[in-house]
Amino acid sequence: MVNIVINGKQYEVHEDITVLQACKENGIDIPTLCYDERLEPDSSCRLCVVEVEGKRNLITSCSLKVEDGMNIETHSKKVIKARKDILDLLFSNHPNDCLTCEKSGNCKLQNYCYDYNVKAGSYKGEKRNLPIDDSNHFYYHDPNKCILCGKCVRVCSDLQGTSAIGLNERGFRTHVGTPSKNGLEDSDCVSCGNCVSACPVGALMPKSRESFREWETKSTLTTCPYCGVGCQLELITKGNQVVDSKPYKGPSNNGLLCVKGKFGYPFINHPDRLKTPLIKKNGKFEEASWEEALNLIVSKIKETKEKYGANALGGFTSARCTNEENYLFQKLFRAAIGTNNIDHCARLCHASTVSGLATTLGSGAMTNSINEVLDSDVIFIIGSNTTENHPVIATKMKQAKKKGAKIIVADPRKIELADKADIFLQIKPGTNIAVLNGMMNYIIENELYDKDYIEERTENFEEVKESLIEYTPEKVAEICGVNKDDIIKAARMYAESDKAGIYYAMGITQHITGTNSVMAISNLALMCGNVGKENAGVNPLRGQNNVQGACDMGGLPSDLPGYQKVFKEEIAEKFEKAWGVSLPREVGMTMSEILDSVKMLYIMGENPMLSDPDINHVKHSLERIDFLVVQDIFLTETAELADVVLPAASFAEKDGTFTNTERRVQRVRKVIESIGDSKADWQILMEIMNKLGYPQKYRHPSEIMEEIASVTPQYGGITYDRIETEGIQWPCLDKDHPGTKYLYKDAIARGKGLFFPVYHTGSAETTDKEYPYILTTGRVLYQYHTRTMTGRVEKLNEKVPESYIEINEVTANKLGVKDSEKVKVTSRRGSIDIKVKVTDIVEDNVMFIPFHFAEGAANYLTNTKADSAAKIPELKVAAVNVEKIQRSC
Ligand SMILES: Nc1nc2c(c(=O)[nH]1)N[C@H]1C(S)=C(S)[C@@H](COP(=O)(O)OP(=O)(O)OC[C@H]3O[C@@H](n4cnc5c(=O)[nH]c(N)nc54)[C@H](O)[C@@H]3O)O[C@H]1N2
Ligand SMILES: Nc1nc2c(c(=O)[nH]1)N[C@H]1C(S)=C(S)[C@@H](COP(=O)(O)OP(=O)(O)OC[C@H]3O[C@@H](n4cnc5c(=O)[nH]c(N)nc54)[C@H](O)[C@@H]3O)O[C@H]1N2
Ligand code: SF4
Ligand code: SF4
Ligand code: SF4
Ligand SMILES: [Mo]
Repeated sequence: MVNIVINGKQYEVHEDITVLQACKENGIDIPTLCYDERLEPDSSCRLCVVEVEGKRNLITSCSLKVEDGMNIETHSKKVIKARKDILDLLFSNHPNDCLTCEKSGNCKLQNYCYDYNVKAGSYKGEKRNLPIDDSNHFYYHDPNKCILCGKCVRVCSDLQGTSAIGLNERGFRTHVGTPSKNGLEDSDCVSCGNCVSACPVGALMPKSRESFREWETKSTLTTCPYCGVGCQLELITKGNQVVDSKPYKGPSNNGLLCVKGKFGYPFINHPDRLKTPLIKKNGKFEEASWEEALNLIVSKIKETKEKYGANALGGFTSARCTNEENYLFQKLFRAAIGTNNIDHCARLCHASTVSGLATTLGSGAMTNSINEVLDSDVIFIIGSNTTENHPVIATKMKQAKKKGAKIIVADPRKIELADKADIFLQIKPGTNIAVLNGMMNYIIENELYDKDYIEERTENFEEVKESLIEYTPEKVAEICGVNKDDIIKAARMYAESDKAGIYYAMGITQHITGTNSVMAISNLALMCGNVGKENAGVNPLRGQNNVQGACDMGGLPSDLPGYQKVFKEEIAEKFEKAWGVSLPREVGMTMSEILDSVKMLYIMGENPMLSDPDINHVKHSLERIDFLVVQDIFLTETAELADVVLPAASFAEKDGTFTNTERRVQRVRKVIESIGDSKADWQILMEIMNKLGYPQKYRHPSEIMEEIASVTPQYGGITYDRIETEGIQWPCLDKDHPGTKYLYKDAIARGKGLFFPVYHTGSAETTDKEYPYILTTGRVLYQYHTRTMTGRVEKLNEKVPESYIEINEVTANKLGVKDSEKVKVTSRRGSIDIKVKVTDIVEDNVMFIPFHFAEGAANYLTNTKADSAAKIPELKVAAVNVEKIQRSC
């Protein structure tokens, strides 16, 4: 600590901070235009100048480190004069249209001019007259309003890692621009809007649908409803309308968002929102009262249970809903109905992670934290298209790369991160175990493994060592279709680094070999001592906003909240006591089993008619079911088939919590009133339990969290009070526990890390004469799953308006098809017509379809064959045939 004097008053501050930081910490306001605490100081606007005793010139406080005995004046005459001059000069070049500028009221230049009494630019400077770039779908750039603070350029390159924009030309004509003359739309820009959020003036502005003035709005902190990164954001509302979204500096996003968090909010107030319960009568939906709809559901529950027993009912809970809602959903099924037939989309997603890591480590969650990637030495990304699907995590990977980290990518597609990678292994789909075993074979042959760690913290190494003998880099290179030397290089790079983290997602899990592939990852990490270590670990990137939470809350047929097994007597008894009922002990059915066998199904927030494999089969199953309830925010393809549809309130209309991929429990807040007559899912579930004669009396979701904490050890210390400003990472065992940044520091959950031998086996479907191509499926940045939400955001749809199939140029030539032409794609299960995108992202004979679209839906083609342990279907490999559609004349 050092002692300094600011404006005549003594302060004790940390020695490694700047004068600007010292002032901020002590509530002394210093104006800045170019400063951003996340970036290196740039000192270009010079507005933060201060006077320091003994120095002749004014010094920019953002770049000045404190020194013991320093005497600083922040608002001396000299300082104020300098600031006035700077503002005057800036304003002289500025368009001076504050009356009509959308930024008015929230513009730093305007505010400072007011604060410093700068009335009009007194310099007779020339005003600029540069063209406005409105080519981007989401925001525009008006260079005439730009004050050249450079923040946008630095945010884009240093934080976002995209470098789409820079400062073009020199002198008076200096302006922010893209390398190409065609502007933003023709650049690398991914429309994250992080530059827009950083711009202090109206030069970078969202093209909002609704116009509003800052003072008419309210801002509420909440959590992004899309992916599992759990970015914190503020929703800006005018009346009951959400009109903007702004990044908030949360622990996992550090003030960054991706395009969906920033611009993906218009679904909330979309006219298509379900506003009233619907009951199907004579094949047609009719509006109904809540009373009528809920009574019908309750009578059907009773009737089905009486006739066929509790196990004739099943429910899909929702990774889109809050923890509190997921907790109540499973409580409804287990305690009030009496069945464990509960499952959710984790079955299609990370079921193999849960089963694989439960075996080898004892728990299926991400071991380390998002921010730890920043200080990793090696980042190994396998089967995760991180830039499109966990975009804010990808920004941190790129930041780490700038700091010197090495990146290895293994993916059949040349994804964006492949370009940034030091080694890119473009493996064939379905060859993960081979490539991982090949790396381990080399590590063992060359004794690059961590002997002490293996000795102390693991078991069964010898068996795995034995199992790897046949996986020589030569052999593996052939299986995977990559260069042997690259496998060796990757093995060396991973094993020789001190802190190496593995990041994986659907490219690993969605295979019939999913569980084994996850265990291969675990073997590799254990072998090199990367589990229980900071900046390393085994990191399954969880997909949905609250899929981690939906699993934690017991949305699985075998697990009560906190992964406590339904079949363990002492566990069942504990919950029987807590809930005052008797509970079933037998494990329930999984998603596909439920679809195939129950009489009554209750789906909360899922859309299997598009997201499950083999849609023809799903449709058949749903039609077979006697009574189907769908509770959603929109009338989905699945809801169309329901007997009763219940309108749910969206994340913006309710309080609760989501748990992100790094196990962080964060608040979701009610921002506006429920749309129409919709109700929060927790309220609906509570009413149903009440009507079933199992009274529940929660007045607020915080009371549900109190109950969760009392029965779920990992959430034992979570309360709304504690997570008011920043979420806590579980395990958080009691009220004094700070939460857990990374797992297994002292001990791995199962005791010792288990090495488990796994062998490469092929995919369920192989190519043959009839179906000669491999189809893999996945996602794109601008769309989210079945598009119930992103499909209702006009600008996102403009970016990716329709389905397509990626085909390599060589394959396209063989097929005689050109870019944008239509083809018929057929698998053993169905066929679709779809537009061709000729690309070098995929290799010859491998194809890719994003599964988002109802028209040309990939899931007509995909395979239901599933991993035997996790029951996750092989959504990443199907054999298909492709034919050019001949145009009739
Ligand atoms: N924009 C957007 N973001 C999302 C979502 C969304 O729908 N849209 N969904 C969220 C959800 S729920 C999830 S689960 C995550 C999913 O996130 P990801 O897993 O990143 O998404 P995918 O596109 O399904 O697949 C990832 C990668 O796996 C590769 N792959 C295919 N087969 C193989 C293989 O055999 N081996 C290897 N190594 N790689 C393979 C694909 O080429 C693709 O690049 O995204 C989340 N984020
Ligand atoms: N071919 C192929 N298929 C796949 C995948 C793949 O990679 N390839 N990936 C799979 C994966 S990983 C996943 S996670 C699944 C996702 O599959 P789903 O979960 O079925 O897909 P979503 O579109 O996210 O469906 C969520 C539903 O919840 C609704 N919703 C949103 N908020 C709320 C709310 O607050 N309350 C209620 N009641 N409803 C709400 C939405 O409108 C939407 O209808 O898809 C899987 N399907
Ligand atoms: S929107 Fe994002 S990617 Fe595009 S220029 Fe701005 S910061 Fe860069
Ligand atoms: S556009 Fe905005 S953030 Fe970028 S340099 Fe100009 S004023 Fe600064
Ligand atoms: S990265 Fe995920 S959580 Fe963050 S803004 Fe984008 S979709 Fe939302
Ligand atoms: Mo997922």
